[in-house]
Amino acid sequence: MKKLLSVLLVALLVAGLMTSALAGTADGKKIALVGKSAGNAFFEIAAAAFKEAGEAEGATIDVVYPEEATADAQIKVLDNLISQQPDAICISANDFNALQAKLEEAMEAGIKVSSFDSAPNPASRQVFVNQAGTVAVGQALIDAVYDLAGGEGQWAILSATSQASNQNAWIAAMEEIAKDEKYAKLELVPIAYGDDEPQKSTDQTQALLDNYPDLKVICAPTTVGIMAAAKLVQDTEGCNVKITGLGLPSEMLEYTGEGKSCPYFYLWDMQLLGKLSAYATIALINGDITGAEGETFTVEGLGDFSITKADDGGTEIVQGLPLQFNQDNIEEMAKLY
Ligand code: RAM
Repeated sequence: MKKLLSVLLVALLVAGLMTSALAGTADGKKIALVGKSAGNAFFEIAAAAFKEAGEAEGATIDVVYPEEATADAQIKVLDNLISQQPDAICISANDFNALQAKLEEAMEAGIKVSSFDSAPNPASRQVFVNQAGTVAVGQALIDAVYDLAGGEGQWAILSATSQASNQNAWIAAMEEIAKDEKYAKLELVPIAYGDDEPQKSTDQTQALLDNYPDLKVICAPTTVGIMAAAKLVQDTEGCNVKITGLGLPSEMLEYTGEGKSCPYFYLWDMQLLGKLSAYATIALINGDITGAEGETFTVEGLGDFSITKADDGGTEIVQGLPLQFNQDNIEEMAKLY
């Protein structure tokens, strides 16, 4: 009995050690989290969850936003951060290729580089936390467009900036899937860019409504864009265009459901995105993962995650599947994020 107890004790101790090593303890570590732009609730929600998880592990989290949603503005932020030598930088990139030299400089200086939400190219990062698979998001969105358009007619995309790597990856996935015969009667008009600015997104939506009177659906794969488009369409008397895309339930509550401009839209668990990004970054700092394909990663209470090959040739941790928000769940979900 005594022997059994001590075996159990050792097993528990080992399990305890393993869990904390895998989850990562980050006492005294400094992590900088860089969003795409300031004033966007999406990044504020993700950053709050990132901060909470990182601080619970003992890290100091510095949340920094560029002056505008461009690569140049992020390069300025990175320059400043590199001189401060944090242990890691976790970034949502405004451009796929343009940050490479700066992020390589950071890695050469011994700073770990992870990314979340919007990936810089594979050479610029060690790992990417992808909130939902790129193809899975593309599939959900094109199927929503097909459904809301009744299978045929004109549709539009209202994107963020023209350089945003996440929006461009989702748009490419949608366009690829739309080559299938099933979607042959859908006609995509030229893509509009609202730059993740509310006013510009509203103006671009108005231009789409003016220029394409037969438009049936606008798909906005950006939380700023979908809210602006849904509001404008809902406030425009007699306008029957349907809105879908990626949005925050808290920002879409007024516009979602039967008789509203947006019947349904998608996103992912925002708290999980922030937390998983924090834990992945800490695991990178502690050497529990290097970002190589095939590595696995356990976070107590959140589950097991694996590092897989991303569509862009780098590696990623896919958080889960896109979630649909509609008449039935919007009120509950709007309380969360
Ligand atoms: C905006 C940003 C962000 C994107 C969401 C869906 O808030 O562009 O990068 O992931 O929309």
